[in-house]
Amino acid sequence: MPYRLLKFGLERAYSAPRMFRSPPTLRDSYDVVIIGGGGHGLAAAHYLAHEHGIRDVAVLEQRYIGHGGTGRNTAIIRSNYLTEEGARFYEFSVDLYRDLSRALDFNLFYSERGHFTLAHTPASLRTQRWRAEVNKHLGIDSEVVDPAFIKETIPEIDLTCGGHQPPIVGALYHPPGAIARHDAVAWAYARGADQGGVEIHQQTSVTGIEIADGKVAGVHTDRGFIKTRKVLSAVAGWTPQIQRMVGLRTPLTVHPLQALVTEPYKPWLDAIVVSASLHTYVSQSSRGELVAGASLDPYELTSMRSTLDFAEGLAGHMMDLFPFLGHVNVLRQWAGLCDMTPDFSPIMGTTPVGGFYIDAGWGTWGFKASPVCGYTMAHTVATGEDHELIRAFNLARFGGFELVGEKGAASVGH
Ligand code: PYC
Repeated sequence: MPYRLLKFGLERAYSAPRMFRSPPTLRDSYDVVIIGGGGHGLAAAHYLAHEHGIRDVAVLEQRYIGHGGTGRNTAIIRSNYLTEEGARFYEFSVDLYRDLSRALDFNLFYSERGHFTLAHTPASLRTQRWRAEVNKHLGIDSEVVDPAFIKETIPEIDLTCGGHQPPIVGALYHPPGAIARHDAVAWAYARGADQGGVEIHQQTSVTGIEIADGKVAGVHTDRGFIKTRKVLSAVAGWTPQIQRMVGLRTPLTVHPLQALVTEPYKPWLDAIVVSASLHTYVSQSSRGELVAGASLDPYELTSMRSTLDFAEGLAGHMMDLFPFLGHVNVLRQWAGLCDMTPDFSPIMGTTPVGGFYIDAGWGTWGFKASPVCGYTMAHTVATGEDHELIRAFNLARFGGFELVGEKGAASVGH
């Protein structure tokens, strides 16, 4: 037995350094309070400390870090969006992701696989062409490919879908499409923030936000009151509860999104395969598991329970694409909460409440945005001005009817 392991086993106290400190006390004032210890909130804390020198920051997480969307997604990263605003924003995120393991000195298992959005109808192929043109215009690697290319790259796929669905007539192919270890993104940003001096308080719920003269004055928590003039809300599906505390209106609705993972198998699926028509997306993790998901649950609900209905429906569609999967066992299922906007773009930046900043409306694509959200929200909180990459996503766009329609870039049926 290696000596180090023996020493570890016999040690009475856990001696290895912790990933981040757990401060014993919550202080009564901070320069900035971030609500939500997911990838977005932790990344914002990290960039506030390291890019802007703002270190007097508390991240408040009602459960444990990564308990929300960060730990409940299917870990897909891509930038093949439909609008110029969306594509630029996600391209910046992909750029940050590519170097993130090195920058945070933490292996995120970032793995570029190539991302296929399958089209089963001429109408869907038209949308994929549109996306390809927008992407190419912005220097993003995307192109429409024919069924022969799809079959050559993914030999296991059944282009006819067994005759149960319309056949595959082409796809949008996005070579930089990637997957990563989602929990590691939260852990790495938490460690980076902690090293920058940020305090991370888990098991700490926000119960109210104090507003005086239209500006943030403090935050009530179940561990006491904190005086602060800046609050960033990065809580995705819990945004409606927080927005009520500051009297903001948003058009968000919250729906569960379910996913599952199978037993591990030898590697056979290199690409990420998405069919919005079949409401199915699947990739194979570095552990060999198939990670797959479907569309949103069709009702508003703030609950993270799983249903048999979802597993049955998804299994059927996975077998339409890969008929040999009939014998594969499901290991576990889970659900996350999606805060949906009418135009499928996020709500980010400054708000009419002074010192209250919002990072919400993530719908089904929040994980891939973690680095860019952290980066741009840190800028926005530090300067009080929306970062130029997120200006189009300000809450005010709904009042001015300036929507940023991204539905055509969804991997998920809605
Ligand atoms: O937008 O890539 C995506 C996605 C995959 C699963 C859910 N959303």
